Amino acid sequence: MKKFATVVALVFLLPLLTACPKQQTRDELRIYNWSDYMPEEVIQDFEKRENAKIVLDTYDDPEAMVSKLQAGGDSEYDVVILSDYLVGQLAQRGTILELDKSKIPNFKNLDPSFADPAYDPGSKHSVVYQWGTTGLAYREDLVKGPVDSWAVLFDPAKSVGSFLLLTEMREQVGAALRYLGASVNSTDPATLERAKRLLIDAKRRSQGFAGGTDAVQQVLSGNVAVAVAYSGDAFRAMEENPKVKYVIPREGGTIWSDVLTILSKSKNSELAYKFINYLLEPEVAAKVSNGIGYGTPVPAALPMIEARDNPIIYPSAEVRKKLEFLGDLGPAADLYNKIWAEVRAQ
Ligand code: N2P
Repeated sequence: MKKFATVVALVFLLPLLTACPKQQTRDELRIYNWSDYMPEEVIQDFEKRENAKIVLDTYDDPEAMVSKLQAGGDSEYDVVILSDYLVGQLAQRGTILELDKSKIPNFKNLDPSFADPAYDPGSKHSVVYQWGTTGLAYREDLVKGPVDSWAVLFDPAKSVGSFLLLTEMREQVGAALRYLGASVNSTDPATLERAKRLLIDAKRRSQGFAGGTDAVQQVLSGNVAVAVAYSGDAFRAMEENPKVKYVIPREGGTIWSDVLTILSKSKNSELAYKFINYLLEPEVAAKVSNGIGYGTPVPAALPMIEARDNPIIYPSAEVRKKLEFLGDLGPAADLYNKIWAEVRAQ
């Protein structure tokens, strides 16, 4: 009887099983990116082209992102988009791959000034995705005075209204350092101590800390008058409400690149290479910049970029002279972490 049942099962059920349509297995690419930093269209076009599925996770605080990678998150993603100043430490720890440029033929599309950056000579471990600046976003109808200096955060006498500080440690400490007339990369303990005091005071008078996307949303909604913000996020908010403005304080600030990297533990580095190569196609690079409002490192994309003459995204040579790149801190990273922990705890 048992045998009979088995035969029946085989005769009747097997054809049913094999007749089921084969499950289409789509290649999966897992990306870890800043929030609000890649247009949906660019993701979908790649999915269609490669019959792939992109799984996107986002962050707002690069230090938290690095901690997550170190705590095992580096096997959860294939591509990570991150700040230029983090490349050195992640390469040194072996978290990110040394890139095989033969798999990125569009690397030649990069502007030469982006192809050999000081933080990653020869773009050994990273490829520039977008670049921008960090400054102050504000609502001109809500501020009580001029917004042209970091003093609106650090000098109570120059306050123009409620404000938010930025969660990105290097940017926020850098702003305090520039206000003091120092480099954003200062490692001098006495200068950093002064920056720490400024930050603790500013924190007490502020509405707290916010990531770039949230900060600009709060300016847009009028929840705060001023926020430390990234250029492209501010630019997009300005398009929604022209009363939103963005300024690089007269003391200067930072200019930065965010880069594409492949994790050493990536399960699909072939697709990761294809994705990086895809983002360097001029048409795709133009779509990225048109969608998120940041600068492109691909010159052939510029004619297709609507805001190519906008000084918020492409600051003049004059303004650029006041901007510094954030560098790798080396052993001074510990001092920054200590100061930042104190600022956040107070
Ligand atoms: C994301 C923009 C982040 C860029 N909204 C900061 N380097």
